[in-house]
Amino acid sequence: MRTQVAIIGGGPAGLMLSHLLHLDGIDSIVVEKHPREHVLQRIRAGVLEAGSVQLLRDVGLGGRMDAEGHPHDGAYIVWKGEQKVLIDTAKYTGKQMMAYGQTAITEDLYAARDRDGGRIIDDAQSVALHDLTTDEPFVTFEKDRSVERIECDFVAGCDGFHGVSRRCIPSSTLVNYDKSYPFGWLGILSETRPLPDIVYANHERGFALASQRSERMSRYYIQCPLDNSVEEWPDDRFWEELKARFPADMADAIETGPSIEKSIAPLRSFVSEPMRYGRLFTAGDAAHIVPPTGAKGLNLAFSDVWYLSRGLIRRYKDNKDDLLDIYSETALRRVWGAERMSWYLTRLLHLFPDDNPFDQRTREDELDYVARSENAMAALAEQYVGLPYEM
Ligand code: RFL
Ligand code: PHB
Repeated sequence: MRTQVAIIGGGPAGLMLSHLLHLDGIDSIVVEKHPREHVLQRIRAGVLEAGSVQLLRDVGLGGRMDAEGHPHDGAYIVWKGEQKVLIDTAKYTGKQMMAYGQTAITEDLYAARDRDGGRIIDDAQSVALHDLTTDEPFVTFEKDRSVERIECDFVAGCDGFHGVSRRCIPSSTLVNYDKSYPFGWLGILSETRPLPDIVYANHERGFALASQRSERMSRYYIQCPLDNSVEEWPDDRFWEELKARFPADMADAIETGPSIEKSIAPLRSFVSEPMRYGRLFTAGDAAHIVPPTGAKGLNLAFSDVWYLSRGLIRRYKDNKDDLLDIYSETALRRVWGAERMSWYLTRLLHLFPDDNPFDQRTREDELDYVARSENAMAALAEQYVGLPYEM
């Protein structure tokens, strides 16, 4: 097989890149390790920054999001079991956020690629990248017990944190920044009416989050020890612990019911620099991970591939490499902004195992300050809604 850009990974980054390139007449093939049904049933992100909402609209993928998604003026933070403040993105930035699930976005992207005749190879095993520092890189993989080969001009590594692409960059070239957190998020999906708003809760029992997927689908998370398993958290125990971490009026408003998905995700901050090696460009979770507290991961995947698509389009249309040459540094500026913000919010809202009462008291003071200070809130709102793309 031959294509212009071989894209490793059929998650949001890979599919969006394939769609963006197609809109400018550039051919790509997406190589995905898992069957499509597996990719489509993963429950992940739920909150889109204003920039991601605009990008989806600009590329003709805003229809279902605008019909089914839930626009928000921002998200609430609650603490001390009673205090409450809105991170008012509408007031401070003039922009809204959107609650619209990654599962639905992935469905929309697959539908668009199928409609436009995009080539997506799923269930591809033993994916390997070759000759990345030459002008003739290629990708191999196994499918239905035969070995296939894709020749290409460029390779986009969009294969997530556990993918192969980043590992093809020699360790002498890479600098990795890594920080793990001593807790995870236990998340459930349930067919119940969600709270009207997205609410982050700091509580002396630990962090909790109320989110949503649709009018009849709620998504909730609680901070839990890393060594917990989902079997230790039957639904009744989950609901009881969740309610204990919210102020009484919100706890009373939480509708409970059977969970239809339950999982524990570890929290991690990770950046791998640079995001380029020869003809390989990494994007999304393949290059960096944020803890979900800032709701930034999917949004970064979109900004990365938007920058990368500009570089590739420039190369094919104008025969110039200038935008490709600055891809890594440009994408990383936005990545580090989101890394810092997600780390800050994680520290501010979670209980750490080695905390003493002083730590929690200063955390509560910081929340009081953010709620009182227009300047502090303006800075938080600007980052939560997402920094603008550099044009
Ligand atoms: P993905 O989604 O991991 O997709 C990578 C794809 O590559 C495939 N793959 C391979 N393919 C070929 N060969 C290989 N060797 C391969 N290895 C892997 C995988 O099967 C997969 O299909 O990465 P991508 O596209 O960069 O997208 C990133 C986002 O998925 C991620 O950042 C977000 O889900 C993070 N995230 C959130 N982001 C937000 O912006 N807002 C949120 O509200 C939000 N909430 C969350 C989150 C992530 C969470 N978890 C479970 C980690 C909430 C949670 C709980
Ligand atoms: C979600 O709805 O899954 C969600 C919302 C906000 C976050 C993270 C996840 O910060």
